[in-house]
Amino acid sequence: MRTREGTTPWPAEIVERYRTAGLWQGRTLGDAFAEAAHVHADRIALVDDAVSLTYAEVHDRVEACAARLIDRGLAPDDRVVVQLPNHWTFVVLTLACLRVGIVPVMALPAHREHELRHLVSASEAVALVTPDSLRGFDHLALARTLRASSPTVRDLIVLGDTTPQPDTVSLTALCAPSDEATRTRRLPTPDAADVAVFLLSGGTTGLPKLIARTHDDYLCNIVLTSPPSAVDRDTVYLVTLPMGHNFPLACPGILGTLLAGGTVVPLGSPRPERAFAAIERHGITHTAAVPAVVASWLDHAAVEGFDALRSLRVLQVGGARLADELAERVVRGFPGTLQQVFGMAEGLINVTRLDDPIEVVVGTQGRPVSSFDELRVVDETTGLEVAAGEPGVLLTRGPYTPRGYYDAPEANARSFTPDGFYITGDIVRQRPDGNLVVEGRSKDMINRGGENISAEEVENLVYGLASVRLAAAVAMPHGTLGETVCLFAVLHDGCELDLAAVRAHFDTSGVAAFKRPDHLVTVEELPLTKVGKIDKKALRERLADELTASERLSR
Ligand code: OOB
Repeated sequence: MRTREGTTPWPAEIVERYRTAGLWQGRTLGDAFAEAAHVHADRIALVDDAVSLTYAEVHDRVEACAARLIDRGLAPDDRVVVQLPNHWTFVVLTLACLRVGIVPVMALPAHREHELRHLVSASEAVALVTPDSLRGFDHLALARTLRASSPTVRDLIVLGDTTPQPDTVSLTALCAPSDEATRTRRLPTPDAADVAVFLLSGGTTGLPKLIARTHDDYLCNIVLTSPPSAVDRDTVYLVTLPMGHNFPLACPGILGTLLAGGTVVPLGSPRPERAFAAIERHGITHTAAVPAVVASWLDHAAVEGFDALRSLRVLQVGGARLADELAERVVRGFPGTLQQVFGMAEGLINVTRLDDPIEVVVGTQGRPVSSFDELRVVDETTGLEVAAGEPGVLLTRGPYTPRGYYDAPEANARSFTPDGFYITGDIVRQRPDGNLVVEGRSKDMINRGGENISAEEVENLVYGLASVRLAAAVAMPHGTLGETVCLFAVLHDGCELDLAAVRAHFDTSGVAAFKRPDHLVTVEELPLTKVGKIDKKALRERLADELTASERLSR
């Protein structure tokens, strides 16, 4: 398998240990779903405003979709870039890929040409799956452009209600119930050690890196995260986060719910009016949100009350640091139990447990889901372990944390230790009870409402502006988003620049909109560290000082 060649295998003796412990079951995700579909055949697996499908029906469509993909010439180990809004076809398509070993590359709906071009080339994708248009953006036109310039992309699979085009394939047709042709097709089955799915890293240095997750390790991820969230056959799981993100996909999310016999409800938007209505209508028991969304739900509930949310049992919050005050408001107001989730596409998932004392749920980001997760907290400069309870950079390895990015030796040298620990770049403190408190970040990223943005990528884009001599992007504290993107720029003599021009430049560069700077500060010079690097710490302190000053003034 070609895809396996770009991965960094776990050492043989560790593989043996994970298998012996039953963490790696030697089972594919396709088999796991087929088994669940058999056990729960008549229960509802997937519901939205337009469809309601039982497990037997979803299974039938998954098998049929897999057969149609193979018939179109897609083969096991082929990569397919999937960029879909939250929609039932995402589930059928993903399960169909997993069934036959076609590897989905989980792009986000917000990605544009800049990101998609990279994902297509890094994964050598043979197909793109996209909506025809969404929120006024013509995804189909972009997909055609990408195909025209890519040596590998052949198929465009399109979700949309416009009439099918001669050069595209309809996703809904691919996801239709089985027919004579699909029922007689024999399907290939991947090996549990094969790559199941490519997730995307937040990426500290520019564009996202691919994270190859195997059937063994991803099933382990799902199986380990399910009990702490009490996901079972009675679970009704609402997905408002982008479905291809690790959190809603597998922690335990969509796949965890489907392996347990529960019901998945995809929703296209996390806006409070829509989410509250869906929670009420479908009797949602579980959902996952980022802190910025939770803040908007709290504001909405302050007016409308929490009545619509009666059925809620577990509200998972993660993706960015949940401020303690916000956590307290959630605990006080929301029905059900708050669960903080500190996870990453690279693997390690920490959660607070449903029976934890309030103080743990409010004040920590939880602890690992497995005793096989190995954690080290080290000093940022020396790399040596800090004293117990002191803050430091979190390193981790374990049964669902791959040992390297896909086909990226240089990034691996930076982001993994020689003995296979992933360097998370998160500054944490581990309490005596094992729970982690996320205190900050050593990596040069900005977490804007749960979206991880590489400062370096923003700066590289800014250097495309002729007026800019020097640029530094740093996080600026923000009430609801947590952080926004603040750009410091030194301009060439006689040049001028305003924020609108910077943002327009990002748009014309075809970059995901969430990466556009929110603030621009033009300066005569940037502070430098002793070794001559731009001193971002000083810039962050300057922003913090200015914010406190303006808060003082506005009082
Ligand atoms: C999740 O995954 P990613 O890959 O989009 O982002 C991971 C990074 C972490 O390294 C950390 O910097 C930040 O996002 N993060 C948090 C956090 N959860 C994630 N920072 C503070 N507090 C938290 N609770 O974001 C992700 C993946 C699976 C489950 C949940 C989140």
